[in-house]
Amino acid sequence: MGSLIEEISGKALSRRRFVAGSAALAASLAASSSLVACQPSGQDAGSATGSAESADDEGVWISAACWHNCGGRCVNRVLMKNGVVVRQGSDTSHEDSFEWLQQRGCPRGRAQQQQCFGADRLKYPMKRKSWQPGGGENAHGELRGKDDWERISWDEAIGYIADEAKRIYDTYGPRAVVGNGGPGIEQVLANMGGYLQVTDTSSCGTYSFNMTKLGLPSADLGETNDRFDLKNAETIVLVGGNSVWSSGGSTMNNFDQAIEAGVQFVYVGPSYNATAAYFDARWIPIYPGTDTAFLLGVAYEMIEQGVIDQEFLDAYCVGFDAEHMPADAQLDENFKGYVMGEYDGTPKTAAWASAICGASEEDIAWFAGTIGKDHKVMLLHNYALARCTSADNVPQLFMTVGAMGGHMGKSGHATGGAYKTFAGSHGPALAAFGDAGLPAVENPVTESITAPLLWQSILDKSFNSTGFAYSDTFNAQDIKEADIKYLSLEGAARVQNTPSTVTAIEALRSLEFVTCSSHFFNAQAQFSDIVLPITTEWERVGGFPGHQRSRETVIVYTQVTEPLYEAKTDQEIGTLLAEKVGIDPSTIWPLSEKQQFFNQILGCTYVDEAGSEQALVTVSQDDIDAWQCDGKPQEGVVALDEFLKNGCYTVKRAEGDAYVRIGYEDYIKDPEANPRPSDSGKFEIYCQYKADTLNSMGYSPDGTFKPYPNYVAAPEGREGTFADGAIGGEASAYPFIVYNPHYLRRAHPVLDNEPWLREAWPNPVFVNASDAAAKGIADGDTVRVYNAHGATLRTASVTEIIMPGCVGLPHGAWLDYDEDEGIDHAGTDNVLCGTVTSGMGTSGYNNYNCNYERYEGAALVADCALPQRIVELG
Ligand SMILES: Nc1nc2c(c(=O)[nH]1)N[C@H]1C(S)=C(S)[C@@H](COP(=O)(O)OP(=O)(O)OC[C@H]3O[C@@H](n4cnc5c(=O)[nH]c(N)nc54)[C@H](O)[C@@H]3O)O[C@H]1N2
Ligand SMILES: Nc1nc2c(c(=O)[nH]1)N[C@H]1C(S)=C(S)[C@@H](COP(=O)(O)OP(=O)(O)OC[C@H]3O[C@@H](n4cnc5c(=O)[nH]c(N)nc54)[C@H](O)[C@@H]3O)O[C@H]1N2
Ligand code: SF4
Ligand SMILES: [Mo]
Repeated sequence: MGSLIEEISGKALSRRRFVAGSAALAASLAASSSLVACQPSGQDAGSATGSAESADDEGVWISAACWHNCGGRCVNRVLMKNGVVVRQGSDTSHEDSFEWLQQRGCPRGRAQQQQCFGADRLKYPMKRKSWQPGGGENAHGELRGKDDWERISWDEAIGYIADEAKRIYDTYGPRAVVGNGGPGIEQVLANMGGYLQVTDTSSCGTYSFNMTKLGLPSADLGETNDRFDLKNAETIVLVGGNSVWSSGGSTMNNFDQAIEAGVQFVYVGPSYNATAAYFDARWIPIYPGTDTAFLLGVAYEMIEQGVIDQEFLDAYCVGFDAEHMPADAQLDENFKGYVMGEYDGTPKTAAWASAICGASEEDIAWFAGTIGKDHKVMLLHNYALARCTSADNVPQLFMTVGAMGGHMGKSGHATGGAYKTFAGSHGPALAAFGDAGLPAVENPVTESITAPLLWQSILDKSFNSTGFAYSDTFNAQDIKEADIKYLSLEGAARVQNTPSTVTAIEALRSLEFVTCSSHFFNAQAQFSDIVLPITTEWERVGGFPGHQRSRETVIVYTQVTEPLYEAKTDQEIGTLLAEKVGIDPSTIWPLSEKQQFFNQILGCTYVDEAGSEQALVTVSQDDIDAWQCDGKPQEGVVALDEFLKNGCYTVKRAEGDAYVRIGYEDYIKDPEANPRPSDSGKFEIYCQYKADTLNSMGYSPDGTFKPYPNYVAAPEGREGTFADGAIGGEASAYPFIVYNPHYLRRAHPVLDNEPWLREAWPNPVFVNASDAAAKGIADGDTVRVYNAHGATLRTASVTEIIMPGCVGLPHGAWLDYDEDEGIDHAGTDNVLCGTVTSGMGTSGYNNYNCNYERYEGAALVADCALPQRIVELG
């Protein structure tokens, strides 16, 4: 192992080759002056092909994992020479075409070798020096985040966790423990009594409510059309989101035919981002968190302009008007009456909407006409618009506006979610991997803490358990006592990703025990007591990325290197802990990691043109013998070795093939035979369950939500930019709305410590040019962005492509909090998010208020000029 490590540290794949090797990167470098902070000088973007594969490559190409929660699930391949990665590449399994897309990786994936082989890897189990077992004063919780570290053995580390977990369970019971469903330690904790779980609306925001009650698919994903149908639309609208940045890999190619066919694109959101630019879209600027007002104005205009598809509404929906109410309606009101102002005296006109959302009345009227019933329209939304407080009516209203235009169930028409690798294509998966064969481990504790209130709940010793996002378990307010002592951080970057970092620091210091398994010395590790080094996927036996991927592709990866240093897999760690606490690990992990991978391979399927599922991979008895695994030989369409070498299998498509799928087609053709999953079997524009449940949860005053989609003011948001909370009044102390674009440098915080990626993307704060001018701030100035929840420093990227009144602070920067100043120096987004929620308990990342000013202290140095964060053992 020693020589390999030496070789790794000695190896040099020059910065110049990396940065120059990516066209996508070169394009983004050109976008703005403040984006080129550390661009190496003298590079010739055209000349180097550092990441291309060529015939003279020496060594062996093998498929490698890129498994992060980034939205792309791409083929990643590495060229290995003498045990060292000398190049990275991507999908070469076939020529690229629209019919048969390659699943190509992005620069993050191509920099992945810096993650596995990085100097910043955690190498050994560690203990925070001042922490001692036993609880109380012994924990020295006040030193979390600023203590020294010492190396300990695996046996000591597992011993501490076993003893402390037992002590805490015995003394306080499972409500004293918080976990996240992680893959190793937390599987054992589930067997020791379980733990409180954090529920987070995370990606899909308010779409993580019980969508089936509205008649939608879960999270509104799955019922837009297959990518071959996009060209049949006249107009494609994208509301919120930024797929060019957030849906890496080949996703944007889904839109190629539509772009070539001249389809008109429209983008609705606070910035003319890279996706709007890619589409050459018409931009309708609206403030973050104001989509409900915008869409209500659109609905009013559609009614006024006579462009609604009344037949569609009558046949497929309930609650649009008094003549079509659901049987369980308790309120004698309907959506149309609300829009026309019959109940509150306020018609939701374009002028009314414009004052709230910022779009012009002309734009609202134009939009309404453009999406009217006589046009072929696809209404797509990503989820940024739902990651806002008081956005709980967005899902129902988006569906309503789609239904008003009749845009469901027909070629050229669609209404629904466009997210991650599903940004331009839906339909059942045409290729999939099999089940690993592990039994499900049940956590016996079924209570939930709502993420934006997690840290405050720890401090308050009580929480409101209202069910789990992405399920149908929502319930009325249910306050419970909990004296939380132990926080396990495994597989979720809670300290970074959960709102209100300043509260987090205080809450973390109040605990008796915090453990973390990690690759790096990130914020989770920094605030823990025992830190365990885990292997990256490159050091594991192989596997399949579990997240979304193109419907046509199944992606597989293999082992790149033996585990580095003392890192272990989650299963190995869990096994050690189970043994230590006297649980038979084979009840949790009856199969080796290799057998699990082999089972997944054997279970891979593809869908043939006749629509039936077939085995994908040919596996011979020789293969089974060589793998020393259990299984039966099978016939597929790709040999095992070839599949693993390619890193994927992609179903080849053709114009007019049997795989084209139009969302909601079954329902529209025969609604009786194929009812929607709501109580009425139809799309519920009036949904009693929605109003009753949201009003009862205790995060908004009772009566806030109507059964139809009504406008609800945000706790901060647009209203909070005015001193008295009334639109149009005097400016408040925090007159801007800050939203968090998911950023190219990283996947959430993951990868943010990698030198190449820091060099490529400097992580500025995006501010509007006229706002900046009014404050005397120039591009590149260091600014302090602040609000009632915290303050952070960033370099200003002054731009015309963001609306006045808005601030774009990229998501996921690694916390660098100066406690004396009370200022984070890294641009950590959750420093500016508060313990403020509403509706379903939404993590409303995109509509907090803030202000900013030129920073009078020392100017920031570029992130890439800072030393890499590496733990020092004291
Ligand atoms: N302010 C603000 N906050 C946000 C957002 C925002 O826009 N603004 N976005 C939100 C969204 S949409 C999401 S989805 C969440 C994501 O929040 P999280 O669910 O916390 O996601 P990740 O950051 O991907 O965290 C995964 C963690 O697991 C670690 N890890 C990776 N592989 C392994 C492994 O094999 N074993 C173990 N044990 N650990 C592993 C990674 O290093 C990382 O620390 O963040 C949310 N937070
Ligand atoms: N590189 C990279 N890719 C990622 C991730 C990552 O961390 N890094 N994270 C992944 C995850 S888990 C997720 S959930 C997705 C998120 O994917 P997206 O939903 O595409 O994410 P955002 O980057 O938040 O979208 C930001 C854009 O949405 C618009 N916007 C912001 N707020 C609002 C609003 O209230 N209304 C409207 N109409 N528009 C708004 C702005 O124009 C902004 O440019 O990205 C995934 N992909
Ligand atoms: S988009 Fe995500 S999965 Fe694809 S290469 Fe980039 S980081 Fe990896
Ligand atoms: Mo997400």
